[in-house]
Parts: sequence; C-alpha cells; structure tokens
Amino acid sequence: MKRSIFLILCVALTLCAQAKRNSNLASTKKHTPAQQLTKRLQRLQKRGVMFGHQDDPFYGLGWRYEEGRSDVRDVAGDYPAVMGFELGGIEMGDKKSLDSVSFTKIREEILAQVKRGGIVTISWHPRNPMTTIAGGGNAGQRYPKGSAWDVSEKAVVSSVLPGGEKYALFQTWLSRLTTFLQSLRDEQGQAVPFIFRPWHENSGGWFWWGRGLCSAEEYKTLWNMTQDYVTRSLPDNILWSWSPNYGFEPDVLDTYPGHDRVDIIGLDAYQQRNGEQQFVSQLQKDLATLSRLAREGKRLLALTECGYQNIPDPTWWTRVLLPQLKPWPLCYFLVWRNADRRQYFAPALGTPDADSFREMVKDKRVLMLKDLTK
Ligand code: BMA
Repeated sequence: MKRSIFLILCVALTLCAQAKRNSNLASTKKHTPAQQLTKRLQRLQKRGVMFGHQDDPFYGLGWRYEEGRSDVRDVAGDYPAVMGFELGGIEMGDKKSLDSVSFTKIREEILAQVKRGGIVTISWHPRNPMTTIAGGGNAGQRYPKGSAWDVSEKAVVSSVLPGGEKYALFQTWLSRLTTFLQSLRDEQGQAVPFIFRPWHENSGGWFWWGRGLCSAEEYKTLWNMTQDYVTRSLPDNILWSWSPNYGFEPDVLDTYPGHDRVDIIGLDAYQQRNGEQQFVSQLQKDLATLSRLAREGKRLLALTECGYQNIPDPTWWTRVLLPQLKPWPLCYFLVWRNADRRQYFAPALGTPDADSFREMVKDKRVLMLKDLTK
C-alpha cells in the first residue's frame, strides 16, 4: 500500500514538472519581443524612473562622432538608460536625418544601445507632404518650408488619408520608414524591441498633424494607418507611445487612439525661461490626467520629452525636476538633444548644472544604464 502511494506521488511530481516546463516553453513562445519589453518596463518602473537622452551617442558640446562618447557619461559616469533616435528624412530616402546624422550610424547606435542592455525610443518628424520639395533637408535652416513644422497648409492630414491627393506619396513614405524599422535586427537576425512615438505633441499647433490642422477622427485615422502599415511587415517588436504636449485642452483625449493601439502614454513638457511655477503646476495637472488614463487601460506612463533649454538654473535637476517625477508611476523621462551650445538639454563637462545632475542620478529611484542590469 505504502509503495503504491509512493509510486503515485512520483508519477504526479513528474507530470507536474513536465507541465511546468511546457508552460514555460509556451510562455516564452507566446511572449513577443514587444510583450517582453512591456514586462521589462513594468518591472523596472517598480524600481524607479529611467533617465533618457535624445541623440546621446552622436554629438555633444564641443564634439561630434567620438566612438563611445556621451555628454551624459562624461558627467555622470554612465550612459542614459534610454536613448532617443530621430528618423525625420527617412521618408524622403535621404541618407541623413533632419539633424544631419546618417541613417547607417543611427541604426548602428540603436543596435549598440540594445546590446548594452538599454532602451530605445524612436521619434519621426516627417516632412510636410503638401509643401515639401524632394531632396530638401533642413540643414542650416530652422523649420523651413516643407518641414514637419510647416503649418501653412491646413489640410495636410486629410491629404494623406485614403482618397487624398497625397495618399500615394505618403504610402511611399511609410514604406521607406518601414524598411528602416525592419532593418533593426541584432547579430542573430532577431528584430530588436523598441518604442515608437510618431505624431506627438498634437495638442499644439506647430506640427502639420497638430491642433486646428485636422479633426480628432482624421488624427486617429492617420495613427491607425501608420500603425497598420508598419506592423503588417514586422514581428510584434514595437511599443507605441502617444504623447501630447503639456498644457493640453481636455479634448486632446478625443485624439487618443485607444488602449488597444497605445502601449505607453507619454507627456512632452519643457520648462520655459523663468517659468518654473507654471512648469511645475501644469506638469502635475497633466500627469494627473494621463496617469489616470494609463491606470484605466493598464498602460505604461512616461515623460517622453522634457527639459529646460541650456539649463540656466544650476539646481534644476534636483530642486525642480526630480520632485515632480516622484509622485507618478513614470517608467522614464527623456531630455532632448545636445545640438550645440545654443541648444542643449543634458549637462556636459563643465556646464553649471553638472553637480545637480550627478546628485539626481545618485538617487536610488533614478535609473541609468548600469542599473538596468543589476
Ligand atoms: C527640435 C530641435 C530641432 C530638431 C528637431 C528634431 O526640438 O531640436 O533642432 O531638428 O527637434 O530632432
């Protein structure tokens, strides 16, 4: 009798172990790269908020294209956990982005950031399909005619939707974008996971897809068309981020594509010169609205762009920014690029805010690259 109970127990344990292995197998199989990235971001968010920087590895204050260099690493001893990359110009078949970085280099650095265990987010400021002239970049000139910032024509979004006069052209643009995104593969040929954040800041009227330039329905149709086109020929490796600019009117929520089409709800928010009070109160108000939306839909939340141009306040990082982040379940905050001494958002060697930045990064809740693999 004792022996048969023992045998039954053995069989049961073997079956249990087998079932567990099978379910492990099934779960690694059913988790696509995008789902794995979501889970990773959810886990990391419990530990803290990741710091991010746009175009970090390409250039900084007083240098361009120095292997391995980064202003953030120069100052704080580590790379940002998140790096932002920009694809404006890919739609034209250009060799370089609107910020003059070659797409070959952009691909290399995206893959390098993934390889070192970091997170990648991609933005895209495509030119204006109604006013652009083929072959024209915006190098040397700020926001000229034909760029994403050209709002001289009011019906650009409707022109790229089915039946519109720029529909065919825009399909070609989506195809060039998709070809680049498809090329983001690691050494084993596996598609790498990343965050994609098109059509952002549509709560303002400065991009051709912005407020007053299209209806909420047209905006969502543009979003869905972009998403459907891109995802048709990619494995599930993209997290889609929707990010209005702060100071939005409540009706921006009418342009929200829906929980089934958005993975990260983001906010873009810059402090303007001497506008600290306004920055702080508006940021809190808008994060309250967006975090509610994120909670309802079980979506991730991020400060997808933020900063204070040229950081004129040397205590800004610890005194102003960090306390604003702490109350919210943000997974990252990203500051914009260090274009040159006239326009930078991260510290560099010798900038007056460097100490405050180092202090912020020391906070256990602020995650840099090395913290991700600890
Ligand atoms: C803006 C500025 C521009 C740049 C654009 C896209 O905020 O930094 O100089 O071309 O972003 O990166």
